[in-house]
Amino acid sequence: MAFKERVFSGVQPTGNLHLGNYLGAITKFVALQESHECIYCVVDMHAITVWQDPAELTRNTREVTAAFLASGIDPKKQIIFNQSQVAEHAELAWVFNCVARLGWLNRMTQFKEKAGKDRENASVGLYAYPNLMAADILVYRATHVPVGEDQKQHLELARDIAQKFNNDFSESIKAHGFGDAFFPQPEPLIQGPATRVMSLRDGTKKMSKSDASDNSRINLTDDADAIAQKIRKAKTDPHPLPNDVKELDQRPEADNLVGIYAALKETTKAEVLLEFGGAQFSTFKNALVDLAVAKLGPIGAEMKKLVGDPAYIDSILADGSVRAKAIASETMSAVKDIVGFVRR
Ligand code: AQP
Repeated sequence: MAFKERVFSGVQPTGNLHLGNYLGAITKFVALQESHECIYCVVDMHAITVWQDPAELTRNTREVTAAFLASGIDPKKQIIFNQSQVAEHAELAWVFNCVARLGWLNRMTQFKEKAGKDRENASVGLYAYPNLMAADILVYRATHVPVGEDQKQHLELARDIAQKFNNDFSESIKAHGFGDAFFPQPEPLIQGPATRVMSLRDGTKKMSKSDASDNSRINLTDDADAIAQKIRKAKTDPHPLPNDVKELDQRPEADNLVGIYAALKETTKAEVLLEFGGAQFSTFKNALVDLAVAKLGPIGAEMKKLVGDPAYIDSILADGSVRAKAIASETMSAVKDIVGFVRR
């Protein structure tokens, strides 16, 4: 069955929104709105899988919304909302808890990394997180999901859940007039030169909100001085930049900075090396500072302005939630019929 193309993705309001979130996800969100119907969600229910200070959670939810708006997502054409305002996410996640298998979740590397050695003490929510993520996507029967490389495994799980639901309930799906499959197989969109932006302090570690070192990441709210200082301090190796992209494979820090430059300039790593191959890092870093400040400066400034008007942000989220709920409740009614729940 052909499904209507629809894009869904989410960002957690857990603070320190960074260049990795921007290049891996938010720039893709902006580009896709030209060609697709898009739903972008601030996933506050995912955030609480690890304890969040309530006031901070509220502040961070507004900050992620501000980042969406400041980056150029149009809240009139597309839907921007926060997850907890559409209860159908949690409702479908429960059904998916009963579809997904323990063995599938046991393989999730993000849970292993985040729970660490103290696994017994991790929340049940952190473990079941990928089922909620599958529900986020599938409650809109979304077909395309722009994400960073780190979310690939969760997307595969969402596809497995969609398929198992379609198989487990195939007779009922047909009987209710939905043809051979109720849920689409959502496609991950993981493209471009910065699908996995690495820490500025260690080219083998992902740039992350929770890294203790603020110098490891460029925050979207960093001012020009902070951006410049962090790039100048970024770890490098002692050699000049190579001429051939293949040589970046053995040089994680160089690869990362070239990838960041390419993504900000909307070009390829090969093009960047045509310009900077043979150059010293000091020269390249100066060019990267100029580019990063030119691209991120206006976004950070606009974010600061927007978070100063929480009533406006909240009105965007309220409006988006009503529109999201209209789609999600239709899916949920169908799911209830398919599963056999009696409803009004
Ligand atoms: N380093 C990254 N490079 C490229 N894309 C990234 N994303 C995250 N980090 C990078 C993408 O950003 C989107 C939103 O991520 P999220 O907020 O849902 O959570 P996350 O992936 O857990 O982000 P962090 O920064 O890594 O948080 P912590 O420190 O809590 O683990 C997603 O599409 C993600 O792929």
